[in-house]
Amino acid sequence: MRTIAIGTLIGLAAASIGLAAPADAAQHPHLDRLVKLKDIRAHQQDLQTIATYNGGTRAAGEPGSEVSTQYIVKQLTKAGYKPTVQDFTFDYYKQKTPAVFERPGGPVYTYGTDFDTLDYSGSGDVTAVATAIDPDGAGVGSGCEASDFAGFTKGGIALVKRGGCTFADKAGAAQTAGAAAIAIYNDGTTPDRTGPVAGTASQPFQIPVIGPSHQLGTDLVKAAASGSLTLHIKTSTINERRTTHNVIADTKRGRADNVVVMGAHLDSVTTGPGINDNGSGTATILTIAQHIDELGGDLKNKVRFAFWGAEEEGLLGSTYYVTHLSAAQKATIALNLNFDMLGSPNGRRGVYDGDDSQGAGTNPPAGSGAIEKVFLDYYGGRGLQTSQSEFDGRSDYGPFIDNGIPAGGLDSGAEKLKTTEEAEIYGGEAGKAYDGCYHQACDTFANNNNTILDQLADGAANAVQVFAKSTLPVNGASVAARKALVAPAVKRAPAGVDVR
Ligand code: DTR
Ligand code: ZN
Ligand code: ZN
Repeated sequence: MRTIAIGTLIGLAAASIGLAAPADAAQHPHLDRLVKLKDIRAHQQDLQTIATYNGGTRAAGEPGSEVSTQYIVKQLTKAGYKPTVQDFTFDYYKQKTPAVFERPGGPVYTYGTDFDTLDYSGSGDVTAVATAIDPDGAGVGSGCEASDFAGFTKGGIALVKRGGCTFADKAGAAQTAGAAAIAIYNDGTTPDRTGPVAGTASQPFQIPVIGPSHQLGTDLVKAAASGSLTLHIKTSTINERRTTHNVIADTKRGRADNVVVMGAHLDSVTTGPGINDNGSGTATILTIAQHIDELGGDLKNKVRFAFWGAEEEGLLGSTYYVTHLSAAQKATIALNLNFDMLGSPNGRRGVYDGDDSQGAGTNPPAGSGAIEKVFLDYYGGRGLQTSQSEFDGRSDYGPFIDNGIPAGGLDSGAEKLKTTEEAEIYGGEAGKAYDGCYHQACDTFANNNNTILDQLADGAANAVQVFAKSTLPVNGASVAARKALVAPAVKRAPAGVDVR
C-alpha cells in the first residue's frame, strides 16, 4: 500500500523514539503493507450487500445489524480468533409513517418542510387546544421549567420554542404537566435554526414530539395569542427495548495485562447502509485483524479488536463495554485506538488531537498526546500532511477517555465543511461537507475516497503495530504501577445530532 522509499522510513525511526516498525521487512513485516485497500473494499462490499438485502440499513436493532454481527464473527473465526459477542439492550426507536400536523379545517403542514418528528417521540392522535409556553423564553428558556406550565390545561398541546435546555427537558416538562403532545419550534437564532427541528428527544416519550420550523412556530404562537388555536398532531412510532451487540476478539499472542484496544463501530444509522460511517473503520480493523498474526514475535502486547454496537444511538456499545469492566480489567487496557469514517469522499487525513492543542474542552488522559504523535510521525515520514480532529469524545473513544484510558484515532471528516487550506492539501471542494452523504441513504459502497481510505488504513495499521510492540510512551508500560482509574461515565449525544 505504501509507495514511499524505505530510506525515508528508516530516517524517521531513528529520529523518533525507536518505536517505528523495524526496517528489516523480511524478519519484521510491516502491517501497513500487509493491509490492502482491495481487501478493505471487499469487506465494505459485503456490508453493502448485507444492507441492500435488509431494508437498506445496518442500524442497531435492525436485521442488517444482526447479519453484520454474524459476518464479523464468521470473518474473525475464519482468521483463527475466538470472538465474544457481548449483548446489551437499548432504547430502539423508529417512526413507522411520517407524522401529520394540521389545523383542522386547514392548512395541512408539510412533513420535512414545515415540521419533523423528533427521535423518541411517542405515538398519538391528538386534536386539542394549543398553548404557547413562555414564548419569550423568560428564565432558562421556553418550556424548560415546570413553572412555565403553571395553569396549563391537561390534555392540551404545548407550543414551545427551542433553546435554553434540551429537547428532552422540554418534552419531559410538558409530559409532566399533562400535555397530550408537544411542538418544539425552531428559534431562528442562526441560519441553521430556521427549518424544522429534526433532533432527538434522547429518551422515549409517551406523547408526540414534533418540531415545526421557525416560521410556522411563530405563526402558530401569534394565532394562539389572538384567539383559541386548535391543532391536530398524529405520530406513529416504535419505542421499545431491543438487544444489540459488541463483537470482541483478542490476538492469541501478547501480554494480557497491557492490551491495545482497536475499535470501530459496526452499526449504521437507520436512514442508510453506513458504508463510510462506519463500514470503512469496520473493514479496516477487520482486515488488520486478519493480518496481524503475521507480525509474529513483534506482538508483545495483546491487541483486542472491538466492533461496537449502537454507536449512533450515543456510543452505547463502547459505553456498555467500558462501564462493565472491573477495576482490575480496566487496568489491563493500555490504550484505545478508534476508527470512525476513514473514506469520506471529500475527506482529509484527520488525526485525533490527543494533546488537545486545539482546546476542544475535553481533558485528554495522559498518553493521548503520545498516540497522536505516533500517527503524526508516520504521516510526516511519508511526507503526507494531516489535520487536527477535535478530541471531543464524540465517537467510541469517548467512554475510554471518560474512564482515564488514553486514546487516539483517525477520521476523514463527517458533516463539517472542508476549508480552503484543506482543499489545497487534499484536493476536493472547499465549502462542501467532507461526507455529503453523512447519515444518509447515499452512504453506499460508492461513497468513498480510495486514496484517503488507503492512507488512513496504513496509519491505523502502523499505529497498532507500534503499540503492539511497546506502549512505553503512552503508559510507561508498567502495568503493576498503574492504578485503576475510575471516573463516572458521561452520557454523550450522538455526533452531528441536535439534542437542544
Ligand atoms: N461519531 C461519528 C461522526 C463524528 C463526528 N465527529 C467525529 C470525530 C471523530 C470521529 C467521528 C466523528 C458518527 O458515527 O456519526
Ligand atoms: Zn460513525
Ligand atoms: Zn454516524
